[in-house]
Amino acid sequence: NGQTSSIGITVRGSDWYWAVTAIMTVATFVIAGLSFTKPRNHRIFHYITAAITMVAAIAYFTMGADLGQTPITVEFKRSNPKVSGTPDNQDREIFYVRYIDWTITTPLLLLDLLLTAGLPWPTILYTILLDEVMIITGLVGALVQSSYKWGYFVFGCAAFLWVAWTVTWTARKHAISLGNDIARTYTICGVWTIFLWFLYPIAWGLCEGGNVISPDSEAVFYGILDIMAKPVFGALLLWGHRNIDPSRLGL
Ligand code: RET
Repeated sequence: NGQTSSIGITVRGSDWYWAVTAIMTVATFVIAGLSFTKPRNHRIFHYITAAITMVAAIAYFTMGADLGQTPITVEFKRSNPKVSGTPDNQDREIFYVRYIDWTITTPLLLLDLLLTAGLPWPTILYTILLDEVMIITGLVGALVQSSYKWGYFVFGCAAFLWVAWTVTWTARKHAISLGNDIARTYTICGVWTIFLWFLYPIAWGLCEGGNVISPDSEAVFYGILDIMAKPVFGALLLWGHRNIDPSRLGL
């Protein structure tokens, strides 16, 4: 009968967002500091990776403060039985700031990865363009109230499959042709990335899409994914690069 209830993060979700803010901030300073151990013209991977964690720190600061979000009417939480008197709809807090973060950081993550494979820049560019299609369709889908949102989700998944193909196939073949150490570093970081990135659409389906888990659980799910996909990925990548001369990658 057209009633609406609303859900958002509690102090627990907020505290967790602040904790991730701290992790991203520390990671940014550590990576920036480590860049000084390299000659000036060998710092590109440190700069890209520090930019990624810096943008994430700002996004998490925003979410810790419960900003960068807007209420969107979603399907009523499935775990609540439909009894008379329960509202038909629910306004869920949707953090659009996540997508602003991802619009900047996922291309930088792909740049880290695809430069490691030594791919030519046109291939890197179109892969990043498809990545942007994936993120923007995810954002639009999250903000749409009707079930058209799942149409955007499908477009996003199609774009993602293209990105995943480039990372696991085209770029891996290229990395293998550049020698053992490059192939090893690329394979570790590439497999890590695609494994984690596949979990994001699942999180989206449970949160922004289907409203199956609460905003506090969303904070934990995306938070752990972001820690794995940014600082942990960055550590693996920079460790792998410790003995790789960037001139072998055309840099
Ligand atoms: C969306 C919904 C639409 C379909 C797909 C998605 C994938 C998102 C991904 C995000 C990765 C984010 C990272 C952030 C930084 O740590 C937009 C959720 C496929 C893969 C790695």
